[in-house]
Amino acid sequence: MATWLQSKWRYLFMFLGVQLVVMALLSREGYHKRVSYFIRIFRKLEITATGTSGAGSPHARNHTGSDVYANLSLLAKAHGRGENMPYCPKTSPLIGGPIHVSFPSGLTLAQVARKNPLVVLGGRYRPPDCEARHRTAIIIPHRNREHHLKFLLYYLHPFLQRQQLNYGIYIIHQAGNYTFNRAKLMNVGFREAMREEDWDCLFFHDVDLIPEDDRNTYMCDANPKHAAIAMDKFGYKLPYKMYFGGVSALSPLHYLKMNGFPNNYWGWGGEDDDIGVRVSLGGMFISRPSVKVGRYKMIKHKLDKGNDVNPRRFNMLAKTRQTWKLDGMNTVEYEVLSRDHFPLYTNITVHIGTEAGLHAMAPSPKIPAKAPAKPPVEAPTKPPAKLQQEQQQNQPTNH
Ligand code: UDH
Ligand code: NGS
Repeated sequence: MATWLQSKWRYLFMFLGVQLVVMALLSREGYHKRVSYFIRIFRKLEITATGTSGAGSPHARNHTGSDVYANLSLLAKAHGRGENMPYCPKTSPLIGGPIHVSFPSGLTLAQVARKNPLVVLGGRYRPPDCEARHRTAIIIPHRNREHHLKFLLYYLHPFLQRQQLNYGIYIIHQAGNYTFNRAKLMNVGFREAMREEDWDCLFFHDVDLIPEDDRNTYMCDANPKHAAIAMDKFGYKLPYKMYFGGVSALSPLHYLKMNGFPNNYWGWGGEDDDIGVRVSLGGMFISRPSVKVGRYKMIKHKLDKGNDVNPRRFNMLAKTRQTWKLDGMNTVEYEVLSRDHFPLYTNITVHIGTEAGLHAMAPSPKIPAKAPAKPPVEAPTKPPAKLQQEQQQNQPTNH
């Protein structure tokens, strides 16, 4: 019996000893890091277990930001738009600062539509209780990034509503599988969006960048604005002084002053630098929000198929001063294959040709040379077909 007791005490002391060591470790300098590490593990488990989006669910809060949908449920209760509504306040009372951003699996467009009951066909919105002071179009160049698009829409709609904007979201989808051309798609987006409405500001927005602070207002400044000043992948600071990539904002006047964007950067790289140079060639400056506010999280990905690094980009950049007036909005050629107003966005599928021109290459049998009455049944790379189907099946009833 005595030996049994002895061994019991021994185990108890050993157990207490281990606890003391753990406590000593935790209370050392790195205590905070270790505790938040454990909290993060628990959060991950929680999200996986509920299978819901972290953001938008009641668990969406973390130390750095709040749920992007917080407060917006109040809007849904606001009564319908009346005549002679007052202008919205200069600073929206719905702005809340840092936003929590995460990318859990299982999010559907139907869920996004349900969370945004005031967004109408084409991805359009106007504040229900006041007259917006700003009309902003979001132009998103796109091909084969449906997964990123879902997350962007999930965050962007409430983000813009919190800023009390009159806004519309346009996806400019490059048809076919020829080399991607981001800047030319932006030119298409500019012209097609302006055809629909007299937007006073256009945000040119990569599909994989999620804004993390709603004080980064999606309105234009007196000069062209580079909004994505602090991305997580660059340690939340500018990678270089003239960087103009990711998200930028220009008024129609700014855009035309610099002859829009170049049409001839096929593949990855350099087009954003060319645009930055055009800003100063057009007699303007680059304006930027503060690094505290212009924060973005990038959805991680590799270089896409069909968007290889452009080996000619440095030579082209060296000539921007000679080429900017000869190539841009004044020379852009394209054919719109379809225009669809879906519940969460307007999709414009466009044939933009190749380096040799719009008709130079024998048109692929799958891409009609002339815009068809209906979108091609078998486009080589589909417009976000799965998304469209999902959206059509899930049109919110109030639309
Ligand atoms: N995009 C598409 N589909 C593509 C290519 C690009 O939709 O196939 C759009 C999309 O909006 C994207 C934007 O164009 O956000 C910019 O393209 P990107 O995300 O490929 O460019 P980024 O510079 O990332 O952000 C590149 C990652 C690796 C580059 C390594 C080069 N050294
Ligand atoms: C520069 C590219 C830009 C690009 C930026 C960031 O070098 O187009 O890197 O790239 N300019 C040239 O290649 C001339 S990133 O780190 O996002 O892949 O946007």
